[in-house]
Amino acid sequence: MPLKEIERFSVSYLQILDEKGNVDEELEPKLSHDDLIRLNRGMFLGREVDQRMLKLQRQGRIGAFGPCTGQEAAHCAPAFAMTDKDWFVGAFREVGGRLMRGESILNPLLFHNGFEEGNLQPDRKRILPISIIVGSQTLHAVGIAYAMQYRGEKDSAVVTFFGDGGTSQGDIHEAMNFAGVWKAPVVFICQNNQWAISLPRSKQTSSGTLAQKAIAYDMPGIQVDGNDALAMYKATKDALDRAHAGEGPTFIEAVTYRMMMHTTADDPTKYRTEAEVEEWRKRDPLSRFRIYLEKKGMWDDARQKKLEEEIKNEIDAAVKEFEAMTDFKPDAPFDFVFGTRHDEIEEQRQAFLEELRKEAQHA
Ligand SMILES: Cc1ncc(C[n+]2csc(CCOP(=O)(O)OP(=O)(O)O)c2C)c(N)n1
Ligand SMILES: [Mg+2]
Repeated sequence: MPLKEIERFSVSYLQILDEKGNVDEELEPKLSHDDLIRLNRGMFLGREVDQRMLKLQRQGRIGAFGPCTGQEAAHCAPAFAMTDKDWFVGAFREVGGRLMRGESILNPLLFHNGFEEGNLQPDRKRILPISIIVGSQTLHAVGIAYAMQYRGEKDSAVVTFFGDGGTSQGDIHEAMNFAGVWKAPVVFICQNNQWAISLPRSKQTSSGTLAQKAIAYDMPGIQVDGNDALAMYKATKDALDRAHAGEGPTFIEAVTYRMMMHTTADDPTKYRTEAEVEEWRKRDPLSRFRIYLEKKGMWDDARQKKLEEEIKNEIDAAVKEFEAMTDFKPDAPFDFVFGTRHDEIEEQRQAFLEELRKEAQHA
């Protein structure tokens, strides 16, 4: 018997706004003036909060964190495409997207100083806390989506984020497998920032694209210029429309770059060249979006200056509020392990508080 071809696949690449700010008018999403300004503001706020946090960390005023600079389009544009009924289930490198969804600037400041209070989310905003355990959040995302399906909740989906490194983690494959089987309303967004700490994308997997990981789970997979906010918006909006219509999950590979260190405890000069970083600097998501707005007559130096001042004041106020806070609950993490009280957790809480008391006595 001759071999018969029974499957064939292809992966598409989407770019709408190129590095120089040229736009493909046929693919350009129809966003209003206010929408475009809001998206620009969201990305700029993410960048500025990131840069301020770096300074605060270097001054010893907050703990370690993973900077998002360079990846703003990959997570802010999806956050912007979501509705209030969708869930944002992130990893640890989406500060701009979280702020766009309504988190306060206090959240990252508190979280990265070790306070559980930084995980508390505004009412009904449908955001899950930061997840440091690589890939684990995707299981929660599919669980939420499955629960929504089970309850017959309409027009809601879950958008979950993870990195290129995450695609080697079993959790993500288990999550995608069940999302495919259940046709769960999930949008998987892989921020392929080329590095998993010091491990380059080339050593992560021999797959030609990360988007093709979707094929095995029977969901569409698309590779997108992750530094192009318009393409990220369109890809996410299309995926959300599918999910809302009951057509199941989608996988988006956002090709982007981590412009700074993995976390503030890392030194990337040990494993990558400045020339590589320089190449990606030319593809900065913020500068190309600014050119796009300028060409439309929506942006200029005066508006930029005004935005910079506004955001500086906003961040200053948050830092001031954060640094004036003293009333923290050290055992707060124990409150959230289960939805209800649990004897074993209470025992652990008492042991932890006892240790703190002992430490305080010896101090
Ligand atoms: C299960 C697990 N293994 C290892 C780690 C340590 N770790 C933290 S981030 C990271 C690399 C993640 O790379 P990637 O998924 O590409 O995300 P990025 O940091 O580039 O955003 C590793 C190995 C972890 N947090 N969780
Ligand atoms: Mg990575």
